[in-house]
Amino acid sequence: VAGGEESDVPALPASPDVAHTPSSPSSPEPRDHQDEEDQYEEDYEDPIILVPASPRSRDQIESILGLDETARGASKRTDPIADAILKDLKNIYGSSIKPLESTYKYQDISNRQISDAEIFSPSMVLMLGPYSTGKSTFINYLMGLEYTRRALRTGASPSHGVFRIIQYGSEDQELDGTRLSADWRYQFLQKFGQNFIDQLRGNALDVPLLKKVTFVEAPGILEMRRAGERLYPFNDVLQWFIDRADLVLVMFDYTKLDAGYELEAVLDQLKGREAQVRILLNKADQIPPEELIKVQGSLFWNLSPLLGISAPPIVYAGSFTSRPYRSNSPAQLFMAQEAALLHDIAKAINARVDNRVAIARRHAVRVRNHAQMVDSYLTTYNKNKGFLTSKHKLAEDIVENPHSYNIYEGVSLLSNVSRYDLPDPEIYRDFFRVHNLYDFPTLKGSCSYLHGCPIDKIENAISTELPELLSRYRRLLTKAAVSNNLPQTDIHGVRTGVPPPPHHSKSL
Ligand SMILES: Nc1nc2c(ncn2[C@@H]2O[C@H](COP(=O)(O)OP(=O)(O)O)[C@@H](O)[C@H]2O)c(=O)[nH]1
Ligand SMILES: [Mg+2]
Repeated sequence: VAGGEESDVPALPASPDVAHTPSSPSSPEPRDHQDEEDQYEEDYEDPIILVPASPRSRDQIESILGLDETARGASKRTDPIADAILKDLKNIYGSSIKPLESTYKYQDISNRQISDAEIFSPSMVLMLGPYSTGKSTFINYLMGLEYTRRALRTGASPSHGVFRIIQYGSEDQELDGTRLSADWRYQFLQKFGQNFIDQLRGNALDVPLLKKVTFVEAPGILEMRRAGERLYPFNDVLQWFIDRADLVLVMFDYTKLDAGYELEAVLDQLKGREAQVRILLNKADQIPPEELIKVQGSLFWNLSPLLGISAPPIVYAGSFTSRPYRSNSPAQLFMAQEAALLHDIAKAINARVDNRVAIARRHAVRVRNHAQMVDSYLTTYNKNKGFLTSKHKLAEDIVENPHSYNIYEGVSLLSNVSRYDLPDPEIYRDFFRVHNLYDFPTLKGSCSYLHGCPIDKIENAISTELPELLSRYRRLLTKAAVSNNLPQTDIHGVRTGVPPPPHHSKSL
């Protein structure tokens, strides 16, 4: 913990013996409150690191996340399989999805795209939640960097809208947005504008865990609102990261339980991805054990309006730092929940290929839906041709009043779909302002003798090619495991034989 940053945590519990290690002979001088952010930055130059006398053991992290030698040897043998499958995925995209995408100009209606970044990037865990709930602390804890000068900054100050990418680098380095957005993985982010690039930061760190997974820490939504104005399209940026995340951890603590709005907005953007979301109730060590149930209950209360429309998220309570638990904390419970969380992270990391295939499949479904949308506008156009003199006028009338032509009939009945996935008449209005409706071919009209029908190809990718790619991947993994005498793994590449701890999760 860097000096003077403890302010958010009310009365640190009977402080577990702390060794006070001044980092330099002169401790930082107190400053006026002229500019809090500056003060924070400057103080950091000369931090005082308070190290707990007996931090909790990291053994659980090392073994579950597979940071030991055997695990690393095993992944050396399975990585080439993953690479080969991902190359095949790229080919399927090119031959079966891309043609329909180009014909109906999907790029002009959506931020979503499939490129090398979506296919080949390393695993990503996205951390969401209000500021000061312990996101950076948790990442430091996993990396084993707590109480070191290499640690990410932690403290009570809001990040003012900063998205931070924590990734592997052969030497430790701070990265700015310009540098990051030149990277093939993040090039697309330039589209969100310079205001966003200015709020994009990164840390390259030479840490074993980061060879397996990249972390992204997002700013809280309320934090953005407090900043007064939206400087960049926050939800679109957030969605970009959500779409690519192998796991999304939404962190709360007992002081932020009123953040219902935040949770609601986030859960809306996460619809359809519940299986890849975990909600963490952090700083549970600060809650008297007898209150813990009550606090979890109130988190449940905040979630309840959102339930019933989708699968309930899994919630873990604990204290996700190496700081020792208070003596009266339910340590067993916290440890078990943390182990379950670590298993989920390990699974997410190992499910990278599965998730990339799933991303491509979701993309294919959206492209197909878009093509069908354009086709239904076109069919309507063709049906009504002749009643009005000008084809331009007719197209315009349909585009302006799609409801009177029943184009969106049924769409509003779709439930359990994020509003980010629903076709929106407004968006189609803009789309058809740029592209003449009648310049598109119908789905039937886009078939050719030589290449067949793009719509059939995409349907085939969705229902056959992509699922088969996954089965092949699993077969190859099993074969490699057998022939190399590797520990047997389940479909997520998680070692079997050692039963995972019971999920003490509260299934809401
Ligand atoms: N008591 C307690 N404090 C924590 C815990 N996790 C984080 N903190 C403290 O909460 C403050 C904010 O943490 P930080 O990681 O910067 O939060 P972020 O803004 O979500 O990244 C810091 O002072 C941390 O030391 C925890 O499990 N228990
Ligand atoms: Mg932080």
